[in-house]
Amino acid sequence: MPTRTALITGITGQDGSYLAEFLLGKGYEVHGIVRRSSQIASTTRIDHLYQDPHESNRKLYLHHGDITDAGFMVNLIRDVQPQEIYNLAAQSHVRVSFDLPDYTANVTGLGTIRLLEAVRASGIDTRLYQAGSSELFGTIEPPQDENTPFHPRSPYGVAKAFAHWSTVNYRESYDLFAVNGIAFNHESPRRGETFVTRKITRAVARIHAGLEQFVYLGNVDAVRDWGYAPEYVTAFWHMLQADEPRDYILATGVPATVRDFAEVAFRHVGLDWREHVQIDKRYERPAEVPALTGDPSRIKAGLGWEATTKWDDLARLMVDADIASLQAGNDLRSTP
Ligand code: NAP
Ligand code: F7E
Repeated sequence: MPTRTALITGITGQDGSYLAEFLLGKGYEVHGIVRRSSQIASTTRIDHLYQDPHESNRKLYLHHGDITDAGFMVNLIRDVQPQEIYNLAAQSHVRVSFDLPDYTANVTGLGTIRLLEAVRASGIDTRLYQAGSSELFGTIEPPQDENTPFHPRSPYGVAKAFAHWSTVNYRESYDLFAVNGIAFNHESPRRGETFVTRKITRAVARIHAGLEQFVYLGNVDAVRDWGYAPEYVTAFWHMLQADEPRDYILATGVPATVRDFAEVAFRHVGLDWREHVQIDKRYERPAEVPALTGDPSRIKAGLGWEATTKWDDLARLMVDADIASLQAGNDLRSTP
């Protein structure tokens, strides 16, 4: 069988790194976009996959670029001719999007339409996965499924709504195989340090080691549906192998509060969360998304995909990973 070629935007992020591993394991030639930075530290999640450009038979190709540069996107897609494109690039932090609304709209919203136009301009036959988000649902009560209306509550959510409908529009207008995965929160030891799960598990590791005493959180009543990122990237792939382009909810279907997550994470090392969590209003948002719980029935029935790791096991495995990382000498500085 000829080698299949995939392009991943956001390959240096949590999901991009797991997806690259998964596709390389399937024998794909993988191309990824890496943003130019003054240091190469931004590639730490994929450093173990790096292949020297002088190696023969290499399978991983990294391209310096940016999803805000339309010319770059057209040239790259024309040159690489990927059969599958995974658009994971985003300014993905909801709280940060309130401070950087214009930038977030440009990267997370317009980035998608730049990519869709680049596909159209290059005239290639490809399939495209768009990383959608449960943030689209905002204040609509759970459980949320593919027919639930949107009410985004942040510049990030609004940008993802634009990206979602752009993807649907290009599918309907140009017969492009383009699909939205409406993913609920998914986490891992590679999760960015300022998202709440990782912030908690890093703090548990440091408090357990006697390096600090407290972690400061915002709204601990928020309900989320937390799954395990390496499982979710396999769903992205299944969606591009389907007979028909269709949007799906990706979720575990199991709710928990931030307080629940903290309680289990601290209990895992024999600590009482109430003695180590303090509330700091600076971590609250101008508009909160109070409760998200997905109904993943459609993807289970249609593609046979199911999330197996639930939030409490996830909390424990993330704590174990952060303790191991600290013991290995990594500097887990306290998270702002
Ligand atoms: P992440 O860790 O924040 O990774 C985001 C990726 O996008 C990084 O590789 C980042 O590069 C890249 N990026 C940012 N701005 C870019 C730009 N202007 N041009 C090119 N690349 C750019 O996010 P994630 O958790 O892996 O999530 C992947 C995607 O799924 C995102 O679109 C996110 O919004 C969406 N999503 C995530 C979740 C979740 O729970 N994880 C749920 C729903 C949807 P740097 O490494 O250089 O910053
Ligand atoms: O917040 C509350 C916060 O920042 C979860 C992104 O991947 O998932 C993610 O967005 C909840 C919120 O993730 C703190 O108010 C309390 O209710 O971990 P988070 P998020 O906002 O749900 C969606 C699906 C995406 O698409 C996004 O890209 O936790 N919370 N205290 C806190 N949150 C943070 N970050 N920090 C706190 O101290």
